[in-house]
Amino acid sequence: MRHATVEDAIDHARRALAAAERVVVFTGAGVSAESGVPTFRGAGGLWKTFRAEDLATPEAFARDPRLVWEWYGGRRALVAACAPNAAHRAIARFAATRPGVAVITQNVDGLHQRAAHDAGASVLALHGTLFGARCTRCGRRTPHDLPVDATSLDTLPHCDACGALLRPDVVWFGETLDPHVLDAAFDAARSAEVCLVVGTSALVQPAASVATLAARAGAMLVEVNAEATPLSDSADVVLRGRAGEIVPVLLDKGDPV
Ligand code: BJW
Ligand code: ZN
Repeated sequence: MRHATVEDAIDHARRALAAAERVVVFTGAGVSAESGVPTFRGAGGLWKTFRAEDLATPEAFARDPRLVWEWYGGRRALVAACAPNAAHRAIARFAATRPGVAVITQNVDGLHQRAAHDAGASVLALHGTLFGARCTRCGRRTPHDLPVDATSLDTLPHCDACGALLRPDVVWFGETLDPHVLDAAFDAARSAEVCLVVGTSALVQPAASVATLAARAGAMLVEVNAEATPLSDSADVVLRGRAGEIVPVLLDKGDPV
């Protein structure tokens, strides 16, 4: 549906979100941009400076684990110095007060979780976490937020259980997502009445299917993004702009604008 004014579009989305019992909030790197976390694609995105295939694939890690750990260690330090923004906080408040809300993120920065921790809601993280590591041999997962010393293979983090090399607990290109997390996300998408999509280019599969599955199952699609995406044409409401400004207006209680 096209709206005569931005105010009409916001009002339509606000009412739908307030009335719905089951809502999916699906986010990408754009939701954290105003916290100072770089996105992947577009101006200033990580993939403008770094080649994804050199850093975010299992082959890259097998070839040069020091380089990959160094890069993730740097991103971890950057994100640790960032804080959730108004969008993360509004999403956390919305989810904490309503049992039918699922927050599904592609982000590995933990900012939804940090906002949700205060507000008491959980988050489905499709692509893992920057603050965890996983054993390359036995698969054991462990929280890992220490600085990484990438001077040599020996100084890289190793598994407490079996001694093998640990890797960042994120999902790289060509790897499958955790089936439990993905199933939970797809289930929530299929039963959602409204799907609010915030700050994702919606290019990476299978994550982007959260939005298309929801729409196909009849959910109203609301997109908040600075730019057009492959979802924009089929969205019921498209709001162009910054997540930190638009999301609180959509989700927080108060007089309709
Ligand atoms: C704002 C804003 C503001 C900015 N306010 N908005 C061909 C070959 C090989 C593989 C494939 C292939 N074709 C398809 C595939 C599959 C592949 C894929 O989808 N590739 C496409 C890119 C083509 N997918 C996979 O490989 C997945 N696994 C899989 O499919 O397994 C089965 C399989 C196995 C083998 C072969 C094929 C299939 C796994 C994908 C894992 C993605 N991992 C990453 C890295 C995670 C770890 C890390 O962080 O390092 O996840 S890639 C990166 O992209 C990251 C993100 O979560 C993900 C999505 O990006 P996102 O969040 O959308 O960010 P951006 O930057 O793209 O967009 C930001 C948006 O915000 C923009 O729209 C801005 O406008 C907006 N914005 N500021 C509001 N203030
Ligand atoms: Zn191990």
